[in-house]
Amino acid sequence: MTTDMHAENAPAPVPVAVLGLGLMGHALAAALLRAGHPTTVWNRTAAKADDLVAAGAVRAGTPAAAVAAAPLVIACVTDYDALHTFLDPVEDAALRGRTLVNLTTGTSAQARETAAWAAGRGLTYLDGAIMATPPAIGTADATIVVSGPRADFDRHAPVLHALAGDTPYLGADHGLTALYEMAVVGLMWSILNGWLQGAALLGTAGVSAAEYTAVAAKGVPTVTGWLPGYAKQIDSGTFPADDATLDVHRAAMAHLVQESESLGVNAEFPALIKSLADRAAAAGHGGEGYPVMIEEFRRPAARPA
Ligand code: FVH
Repeated sequence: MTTDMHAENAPAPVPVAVLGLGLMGHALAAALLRAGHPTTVWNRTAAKADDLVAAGAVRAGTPAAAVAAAPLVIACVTDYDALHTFLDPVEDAALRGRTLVNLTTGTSAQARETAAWAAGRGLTYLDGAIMATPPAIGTADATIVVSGPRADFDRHAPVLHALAGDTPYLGADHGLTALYEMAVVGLMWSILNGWLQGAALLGTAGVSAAEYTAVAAKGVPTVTGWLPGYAKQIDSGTFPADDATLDVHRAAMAHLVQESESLGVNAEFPALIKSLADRAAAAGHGGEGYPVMIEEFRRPAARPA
């Protein structure tokens, strides 16, 4: 159940400009309006601002006009190239002294490059990554991680908190948000792909995805419960097999590959999992705990001769 946070003690109104009113940008601007912040909006396709203007937002005709309207500028567009397309032409005088919070998805290199670009334009830069979908924006269910100068994060935290109930500060390195976002979406896709593999397997026995999910979903919190202990193993570099050895896992992986192949289900995903574990075992780690596999992720796969 999403709880809108704006009923609580609303922060002092701060003028904010939002650049980019796609699915996410529109949700960000709407949440700022609900929180009582004077909000100026700009979007390449102007019509996407219409309902926000009807709800009290001010429409800017250009990115420069939007930037000039508020000391805090939030951008959320498709990618960093799109961001630079409309921000690079804005005069230094309009940018100088402002804070840009960029919530666009990109790589850590793009975040660090944009931080350097911003510094050269007299712009304070915070990089953010949204770990939520648009409907959760403005509720306690949303998380937005932020990196950049701590003082600037602290100064703008009340406005960021209008967008997400959880706004962890990751550190001064602007690239951290992108790395966290990539790590979290990688975890998301791995869970989804494992779930799809199971749905395909059980589908061969006439089990619906809903029936399968009612049982399988209980396993996700079980596995996530292991992660803090596994993290300690990775950080210490020692991998005691307190629960199961990698070899025990490998045997089950072989069954998953065999089952998929025999039932005519795609076995590429389980085969990849098994190939990584086999490599770790070949390096002598078969008797250690599962997290020993971190070594297979820390370096690129050896290229075939
Ligand atoms: N939607 C989601 O659930 C995810 C959650 C996690 C974070 N992502 C990232 O948010 C960025 C924006 O995603 P979005 O879902 O809002 O995307 P769209 O609805 O497609 O809107 C794209 C906006 O970008 C504008 N835009 C694109 N190219 C340009 C350009 N060259 N110049 C100016 N603006 C541009 C586009 O404008 P328009 O097409 O409406 O005129 C939209 O405003 C993204 O990084 C996600 O990864 C969302």
